[in-house]
Amino acid sequence: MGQEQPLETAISRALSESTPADAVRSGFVAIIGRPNAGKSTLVNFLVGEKIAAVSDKPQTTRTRILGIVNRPQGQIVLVDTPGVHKPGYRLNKRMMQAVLDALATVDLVVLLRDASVPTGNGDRFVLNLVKQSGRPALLALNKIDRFKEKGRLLPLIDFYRHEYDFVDYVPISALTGEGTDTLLNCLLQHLPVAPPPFAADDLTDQTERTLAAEFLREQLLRRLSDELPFVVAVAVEKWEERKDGGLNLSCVILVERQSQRAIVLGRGGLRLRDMATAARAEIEAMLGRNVFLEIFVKVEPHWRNNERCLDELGIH
Ligand SMILES: Nc1nc2c(ncn2[C@@H]2O[C@H](COP(=O)(O)OP(=O)(O)OP(=O)(O)O)[C@@H](O)[C@H]2O)c(=O)[nH]1
Ligand SMILES: [Mg+2]
Repeated sequence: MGQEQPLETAISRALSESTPADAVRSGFVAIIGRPNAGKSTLVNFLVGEKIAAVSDKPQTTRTRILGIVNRPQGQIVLVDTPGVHKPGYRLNKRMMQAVLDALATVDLVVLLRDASVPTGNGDRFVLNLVKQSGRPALLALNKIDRFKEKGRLLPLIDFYRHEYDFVDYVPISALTGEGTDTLLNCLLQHLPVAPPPFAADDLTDQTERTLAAEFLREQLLRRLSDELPFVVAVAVEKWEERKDGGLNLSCVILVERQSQRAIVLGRGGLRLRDMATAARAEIEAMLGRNVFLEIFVKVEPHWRNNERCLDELGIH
């Protein structure tokens, strides 16, 4: 229960906290968390367009992705990051570097925690990274649509409250959008008064080429199980305008072994055809024109440890 305060105090506090009507708040907000916490789902929801691949496989996101959210009160530049994990290959080292770079450069951090799973070592590791960054951070407890009893959030909040001085605790569902308005308002409150860094109609820093490759990779992840999602990568080889206004698009799917190539293709090439159809529909919807998509599956042994390959794939 809030304490009564004298009217003059309340008025002067309100005045000192308020900003001029034309003063907008803007800044960069990193979304940090374990793989599968729902970071990319949240960024897509808040941006209102799909700009990041989402799947139930860990390590879906491999690079830093900016998602821009405009509100009358200001602009929030969300920085989607790869899920925090122990890096094995050079690919994974680059992914973790993207997390560290984001933590070192943003105005505010959202530690996104899947509230539907028990606390594990991975959570402690993420928390330590946030602590080490020393940045103002907000704890967002995600996937609350998965359980009715909201009381189970309290022990979780209590755990985190004793670990770091979070600026706020917000339960959300990135899937349904529940709680995300509250989250946005909290973020805006904690950003500096500053002009928006991006134009009002910018949504992301991702190029259409990158998005096309990512839409195809997402279809792959949906249809592959076990270790395969970790060993596939997609690159655009050809992006060529057609006289009829359509686009000729060639993509190459990289795998590390011949046996993996066979799995991606599926019996009689059916799996690949199925993926191509789904990806093409999404790419056409994004571009608003016909796309003629061809896909090659190439065996590139050890691409995950190959610096040149990683550079070419845009995983910097
Ligand atoms: N029920 C439920 N599922 C969610 C929610 N948010 C995300 N998911 C699901 O969780 C899975 C992982 O979502 P992503 O957005 O790819 O997770 P991420 O944190 O970006 O994962 P990485 O990129 O691998 O680090 C997907 O199957 C999502 O549909 C949520 O609020 N509720
Ligand atoms: Mg992601």
